[in-house]
Amino acid sequence: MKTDLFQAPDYYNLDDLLSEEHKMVRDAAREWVKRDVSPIIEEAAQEAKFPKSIINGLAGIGAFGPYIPEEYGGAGLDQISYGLIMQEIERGDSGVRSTASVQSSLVMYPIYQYGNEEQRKKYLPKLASGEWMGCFGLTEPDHGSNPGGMTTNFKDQGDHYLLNGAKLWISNSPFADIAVVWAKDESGRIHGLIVERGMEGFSTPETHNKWSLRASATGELIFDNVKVPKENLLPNKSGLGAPLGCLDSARYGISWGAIGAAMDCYDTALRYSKERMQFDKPIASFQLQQKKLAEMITEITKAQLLTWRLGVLKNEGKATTAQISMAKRNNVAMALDVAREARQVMGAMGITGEYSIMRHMMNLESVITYEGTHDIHLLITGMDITGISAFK
Ligand code: TGC
Ligand code: FAD
Repeated sequence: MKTDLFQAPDYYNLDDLLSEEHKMVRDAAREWVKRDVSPIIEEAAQEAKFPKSIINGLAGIGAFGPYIPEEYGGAGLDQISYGLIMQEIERGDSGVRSTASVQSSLVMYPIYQYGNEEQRKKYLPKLASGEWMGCFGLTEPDHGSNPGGMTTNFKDQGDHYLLNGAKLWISNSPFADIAVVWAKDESGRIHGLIVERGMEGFSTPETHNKWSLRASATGELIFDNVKVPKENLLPNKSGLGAPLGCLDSARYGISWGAIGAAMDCYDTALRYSKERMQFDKPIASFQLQQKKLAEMITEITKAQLLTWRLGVLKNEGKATTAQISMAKRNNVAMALDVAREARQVMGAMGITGEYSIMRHMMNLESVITYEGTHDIHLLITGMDITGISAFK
């Protein structure tokens, strides 16, 4: 079994900006990742299997609903603690962070924000404890970046709704107990519905042959005349803004998570470069390798500062969608660049499963696409600063 030697880089003493609670939450997540994720994650990724054994541990560190109030089973933490948990989990693996992001921001968040009291009480405590797992169905085969064009729909049948359509690329779908599904009513307005496993006509086939996020299960959601009870409709918000509001929360978590992946790549490459000898010297003594490492820590530090400030704004309720887009876009691209450079520092060893770098790099190819692609986030910034939409 491999020993996880990770030491977190903190070049600008960001710890000084954190409260005791932030550090406690972060350190608990860090220790859990070292103890329970690092030893098993490479094998899970190689075998393309989601390691269900970690569900209890994720619940234990508060990764399911970190900012959901304690009365509903959440951890009742602030947004910086939420971010730090995502950072530590993604330091282990982006796929594990995906599972936590979906459960917290894409399933618990809409039920908490847009659901009624009965729905909150029925679903949130079980989701917080990991007894039930959830997934989020927005993307369709013909509607990815443009979810407003979705064709999944439901009709009012008097005592229930009849749901038809399909969703694709859905994290956690193969094993989820419930799905928060976005569909149009007869007037074309988008609503969220809670669909439960076992409802007749509802199936969740797994998507195979991914080279990325292999430790996360991805699949479809197929609705063939599914009878959904009327009490399963989320009553308190409708329109495209409802699912997009959930994405704000998940994208914020990803902006922290990507830093975790970058920190792991940098730390691994730094350690290796001091140990690996070529031409009778450690490769860390060569200027070209120092350039790579120096640029990595510079970019990680800039991302840490950007994201910490975003967390403060989020705590104050002031963070905008466009600010979140900037951080998601910047940090994921930064993490991919760090992973690619770190892999080069490692030479041939960088392509093996002996080290985490290649796995991080492949995972980040999904992270740069989901929750809004790199280009979509650039267009969100462009629209914000010019006032002109370049989407259509
Ligand atoms: P647009 O006309 O701009 O907006 C429609 C309505 O929504 C409102 N709105 C928002 N509301 C809340 N939060 C936000 N972030 C919002 N952004 C927009 C907007 O005000 C408007 O409201 P109203 O009342 O006027 O109707 O919409 P558009 O159709 O032009 O699309 C804009 C665009 C392209 C930015 C958006 O659709 C988008 O973000 N596309 C990317 C799709 C995406 O991110 N999909 C993610 C799927 S989930 C996922 O990937 C999970 S991976 C999870 C994991 O494993 O970690
Ligand atoms: P497309 O929208 O077809 O885009 C293809 C390319 O065209 C991209 O480069 C894009 O940037 C570009 N493009 C599109 N429109 C424009 C434009 N207007 N201007 C310029 N360029 C444009 N979705 C969910 O709902 N739930 C999930 O749990 C989920 N999990 C996922 C897990 C994984 C592993 C992956 C890979 C995806 C997941 N997704 C999920 C889907 C993800 O959100 C979409 O893949 C993403 O939104 C992009 O949609 P698309 O793949 O259809 O690409």
